[in-house]
Parts: sequence; C-alpha cells; structure tokens
Amino acid sequence: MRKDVRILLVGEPKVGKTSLIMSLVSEEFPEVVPYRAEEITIPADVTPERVPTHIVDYSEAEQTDEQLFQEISKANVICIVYSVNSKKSIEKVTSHWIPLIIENTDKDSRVPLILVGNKSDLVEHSSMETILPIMNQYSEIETCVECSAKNLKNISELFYYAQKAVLHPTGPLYCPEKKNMKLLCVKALTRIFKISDLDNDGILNDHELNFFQRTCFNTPLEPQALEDVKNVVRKNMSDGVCDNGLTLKGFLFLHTLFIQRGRHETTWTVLRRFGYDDDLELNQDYLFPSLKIPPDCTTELNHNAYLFLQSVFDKHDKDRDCALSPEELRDLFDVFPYMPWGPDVNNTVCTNEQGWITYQGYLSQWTLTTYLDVQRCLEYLGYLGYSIVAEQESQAAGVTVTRAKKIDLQKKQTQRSVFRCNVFGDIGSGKSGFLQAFLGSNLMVFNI
Ligand SMILES: Nc1nc2c(ncn2[C@@H]2O[C@H](COP(=O)(O)OP(=O)(O)OP(=O)(O)O)[C@@H](O)[C@H]2O)c(=O)[nH]1
Ligand SMILES: [Mg+2]
Repeated sequence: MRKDVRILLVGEPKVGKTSLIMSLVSEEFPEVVPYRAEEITIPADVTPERVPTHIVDYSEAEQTDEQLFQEISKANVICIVYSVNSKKSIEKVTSHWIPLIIENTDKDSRVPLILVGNKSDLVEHSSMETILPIMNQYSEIETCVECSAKNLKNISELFYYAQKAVLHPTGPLYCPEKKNMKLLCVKALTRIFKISDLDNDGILNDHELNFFQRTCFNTPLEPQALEDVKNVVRKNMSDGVCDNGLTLKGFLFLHTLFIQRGRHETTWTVLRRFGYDDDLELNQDYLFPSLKIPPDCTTELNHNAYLFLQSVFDKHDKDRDCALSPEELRDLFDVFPYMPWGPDVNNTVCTNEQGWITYQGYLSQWTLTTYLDVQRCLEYLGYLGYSIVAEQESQAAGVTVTRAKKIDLQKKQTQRSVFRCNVFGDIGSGKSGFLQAFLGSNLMVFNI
C-alpha cells in the first residue's frame, strides 16, 4: 500500500477549490480566500486511512500551464471540481479537464479521478443526472460527490474518497465496462481460497471461514453474520453455497459484490494479507523475508515448518496412498505461479512403484531445497501461505540457521540434522547407482 497520498484539485476558476481546502482545514467557511492555498500535509494520525496526505490547490490566475502539467503528473488522485450552479463548469469537465489529464498522465498508470460538485447549498436539485453519463463514459472516474464548502457538507467525505481511491484502487480489481473482476484479481483470490480451504474439499466450511476472517480482519464472524453472508450468496446463485459452505464461485461472487458496492477496501485487505501488492503481484517482502545466514552456517526446516508441510501433503493426498500422483502434485502446486518441481525430482527422492513422490520423498526434497537454496525455500513456503496458515510472522520463522561449523568442530558436537556428503569416484565406478540405491530405486541410471 502507498505510504502517502497526493490529492490535486483542478477545475474552472471560482468553482470553490480553494474554499474547499480551507473549509476542510479550519472547519469553517472562509469568506475571503487567496487564489491558491499553500500545499498542506495532513498527518497520518488524523486521516481516516492513517496515511499522510498532501492536498494541492491549482489556480489559473497564479500558475502556468507547465506548472499545472507537472502537478497533474505528480498527483495520485485528481479531484475535478465544478460548481453545481454553473453549466459551463460542468461542460468543461469533459471538454477540457478529463482530456487534459489523460494527455498528461502515464497511459499505464491511469490516475483515478473524482468529480466534485461544489456549492450544493445554492441549488435545490442535484447535478447527478448530468454527471452519471460522464461517469459511465470514463472508467478513470472513481466516484462523484456533491458538497458545499459553505455549509461544510460532505467535505471530509470528499477527501476520504480521494484517499480511498489511491489506497484501495478499483483499477487492478475490476473492469467497470464489463462489470466483472479482472483476471489477475480472480487468480489471486483463487489462490487465497485454495490456501484457506484447509481440507481441500473445494468448500470453505464454517471453521475455515472463521479462520479466514480472523486472519484477514482479526475478528471471527458472529454465527448470524456467517449465515447472512451465505444467504446473500444463495439468493444470487445456485452453486455458490454447497454443504453449508462457500464454494470458490460463491467466494468470488462475494468479492465482486464488495467491489460493486464500493467496499474495495475489504477485498484489498484480503489480498494484502496474502502478500499481494497494488499490481496484484506477490510482494518481494512477503516472498523473501530477511533471514541472516552467517558464513559457515547452514539452513534447515524446523519442526513447525515440517508439520505445516505435512498438512499440505495430507490435504493433497486425496487417495491416502502416501504418495502424490502427478495430478495431486499439480493440485498441490496450483498456488504457485509456475511448477517448481520438474521430472528430475522424481529421480532424486523416494518414489513408489508408479514413480510417484512418496511422503518421505516429498519431505526430502524440501529438506534439500532448504539446505541448498534457502531463498527458494522461503519463496515456495510463501506461495503455500505458510505464515498465514501456521500463524507465523513470516516464512523465516520456519527455518533454523545452524551455528557455524567451526564451533561444531571445536566443541566436537553438532545440533545439525542435515549433512552434506560428496561422493567422489572414477568415471563409471557406479556413483549414481550407489546413490540411487539409497532410494531403493532400481530405475535405469543415466550418467550425468
Ligand atoms: N455559496 C457558496 N459559495 C462558495 C462555495 N465555495 C466557494 N464559494 C465562493 O465561490 C467563490 C470562489 O471560491 P474560490 O475558493 O476562490 O474558488 P477557486 O475555485 O479557488 O477559484 P480560483 O482560485 O480562481 O480558480 C468565492 O466567493 C467563495 O466564497 C460554496 O460551497 N457555496
Ligand atoms: Mg483558488
């Protein structure tokens, strides 16, 4: 999530931009205002989303076009202010301001816009009839609000919406034209569903839903609230609730509903809790928590991490044969962006008669990865949602860093449980066969 928010107000002269800013700051309507208010910074602790917020005024009388373009490119959200009693100021929203902003912002990172109808104290009727078609025409427009700097109506709301548009943007989540969630968002939520479906039966039961709720929002759902949620889904689709639990379809439907009702922050809270950044990629900080490994030390998984990996194995070994069929293995790695284990893994760890990785083989491969490439191990545990399911600070909590080998040698004892043995021998002396024998494998051995 962004660390600060920069809000720019633009619009025709005299629509009340400066008055809006001054009203927010002093909580009263200033009769006399300068053309342009000084840039103000609201400290994090007094803003609704607890992020420092800069508010920037614009005045044609005091600024050049060049200065305006610069401010547009620096802004995180732009409020286009019009006056509800001035048709001209409304017309200029589409004929001048929106095209100007689009021209001066990066095509790839479209800045969210908020339409602000000021001076609502002067008219009886609302300007919404004129504004709604504009909103439908431009997906950049996050929301619209009518307010009055004079009687302080909707002023704090306006700045709250602006903050929200930056911190919980619609863009990555939802396509307003198609009225559905974007593919990356569906993918991320599907991974979240799979991790939260602790028994892997394709349904979030009450226990799993409560765990999910506690993980994301720090409070369990009241039994009645749980029923209400399921009822909303039941009313809207036939296969959203099954065996009294939420299916993936129902889960995705709920999030679409949150977004459509302007409660993006709910979906964003869930996504961020599971490691996603604003582009819906998994955060580097999430995947690679810092872990210091001094020279001469090695890395091993601790008991807690093995327990977690065991539960992951169990939930995917559907036929309970203590081995993962190719299909079960694919299902296990479905929460990864790529398949991490290639066919070579089947030759390096224990497999059953069918050549499928056994429970022992599976754990050995994890042990090996942790020893040889701990960063990769942290990344993999991150995809599996270790920190969330095992309720740990990060994946680093699952790794033990052993003490330096030098100390072990001095003390003539070790706490390590993983050792590295190198096998040397002439070409063709049977090194690979020797190693394969440890796996009890009689597979054809190729010299490598
Ligand atoms: N009735 C009413 N008048 C307002 C309101 N907001 C601003 N005004 C008046 O509108 C006039 C213009 O307000 P400004 O705040 O200077 O407008 P501006 O958009 O900053 O104008 P420029 O700096 O010239 O671009 C002033 O006389 C304000 O008192 C409002 O909500 N209601
Ligand atoms: Mg002004």
